[in-house]
Amino acid sequence: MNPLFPALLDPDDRPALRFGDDVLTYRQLAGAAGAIAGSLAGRERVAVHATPTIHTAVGVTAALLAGVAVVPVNPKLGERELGHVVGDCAPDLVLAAPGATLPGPLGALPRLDVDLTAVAPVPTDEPPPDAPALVIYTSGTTGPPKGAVLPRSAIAYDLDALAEAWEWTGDDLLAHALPLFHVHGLVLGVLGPLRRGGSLHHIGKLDAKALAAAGPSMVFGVPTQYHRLADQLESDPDSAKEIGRARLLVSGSAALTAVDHARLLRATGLAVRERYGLTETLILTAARAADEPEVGTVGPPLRGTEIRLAPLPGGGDDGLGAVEVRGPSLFSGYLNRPDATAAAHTPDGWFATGDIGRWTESGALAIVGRSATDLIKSGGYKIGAGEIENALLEHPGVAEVAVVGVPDPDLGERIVAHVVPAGTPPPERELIDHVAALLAPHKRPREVRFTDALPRNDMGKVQKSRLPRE
Ligand code: MLC
Ligand code: AMP
Repeated sequence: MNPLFPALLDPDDRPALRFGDDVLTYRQLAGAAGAIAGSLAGRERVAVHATPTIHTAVGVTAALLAGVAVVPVNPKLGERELGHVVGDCAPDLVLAAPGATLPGPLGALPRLDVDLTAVAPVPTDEPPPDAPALVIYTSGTTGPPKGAVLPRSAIAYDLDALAEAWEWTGDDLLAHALPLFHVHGLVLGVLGPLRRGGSLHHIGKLDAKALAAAGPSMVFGVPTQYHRLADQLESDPDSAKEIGRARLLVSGSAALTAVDHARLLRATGLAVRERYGLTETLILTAARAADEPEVGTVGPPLRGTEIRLAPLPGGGDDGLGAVEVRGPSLFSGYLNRPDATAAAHTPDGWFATGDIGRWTESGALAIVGRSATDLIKSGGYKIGAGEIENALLEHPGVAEVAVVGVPDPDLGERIVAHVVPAGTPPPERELIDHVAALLAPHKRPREVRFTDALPRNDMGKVQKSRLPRE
């Protein structure tokens, strides 16, 4: 038996979770999560209204203790996307903070409030390793998001391999400000410290003063957060000095620029470590704590993870290849989507990440791009262009549309919609709000550019590569 959270089986009074004024020790967390786990026995799948609160962390932990698969739901999803997610995963009930107002389809589910003061024993039966632990929705190039099913064994394996890479122990205090409905904030950022028996301090926003006050040994963030932190630290040397007492700053979900690496190193004395992965694969590579990181790379593969670079169509002898992976941290498939699961794998069973990479001499992987122009990474969120185009086409003022990601120093890429209007162009704000109402705020175009026609090839297919990227 390999329990997911050994520290909850023999809990003590060390701090486990802190979100603002809400703090739980391991003993309190075991009591509260044990009580909810008891109420969940026999359920197959539950949703969690995944606000960035301690209630989300407790609800997810409880469901995992009960051996029930959890679907963390972005609380800001628009009506279309929320309807899709809830319809697709059909949860038995939803876990939420007491008093939280649940949107549409979540509100229609049976509800169980997360009571932080409850006390009951933690179940000791460990479910089988291949039992589904999490279903996390992720965007593809077209169509609505797909639910990646992550088994318990993948999560346990990946967190242990990362612990080796980063010398991560129960003595570490992790601080971050990530959302709790994706792999980064939830798997690494909540389940990570709990598996080690260490502490998490969620600080709400990656602000220099809040981070300095938290006094963490480790920090996780997406590049947009580190970019904004670097801006702040340049005029706040006291916070920079405090943050420099940390052991490890880790960036992931998108590429951190060399400029921001250098600014953070100058301010804090710490060289940021990057790691690389996907919702479907969890973390695959990581710059090690013990080694000087090679800027521009995401480090070598984690123990047990295999990575190969497949030739690119029309590719030359430049060392670049399509990143394909296999190993114990991979998902078991997309929920209800055997077609999409098959399409994501090569005939010989490797998962095709869609990223393009090359090896450096030291054995680190460098991610140099993506094969699909229809996938956008903005603020660390993966966003399918097709999903936004479909939403915009439902607006009566839109005749044709092409959505692209444009390089942005803060967000990595920002979403730009090129729109051929149907008649008089609608106000830009109206189109932006239309997308947010149907999908989620982070899928809003930052900019709408009206045009008379989209560039098309002889077959009539839109050629996004000919749209202006600046
Ligand atoms: C945004 N806003 C807009 C707008 N776009 N308002 C009007 N029109 C638009 N077009 C609003 C926002 O809602 C927000 O409002 C405000 O403007 C600022 O927006 P922002 O610049 O996006 O900043 P912010 O909301 O602060 O978000 C930045 C961020 C966020 C970096 C904190 O993008 C984030 O949390 N990213 C993390 C994504 C993540 O966890 N990815 C991991 C995926 S897992 P208001 O009112 O809300 O302030 C994965 C695997 C792996 O990738 O490797 O980890
Ligand atoms: P998601 O599907 O949201 O999990 O996003 C996964 C994608 O994020 C990967 O396919 C990469 O394109 C990107 N990604 C994650 N970490 C990094 C990193 N450190 N550097 C560059 N890209 C990254």
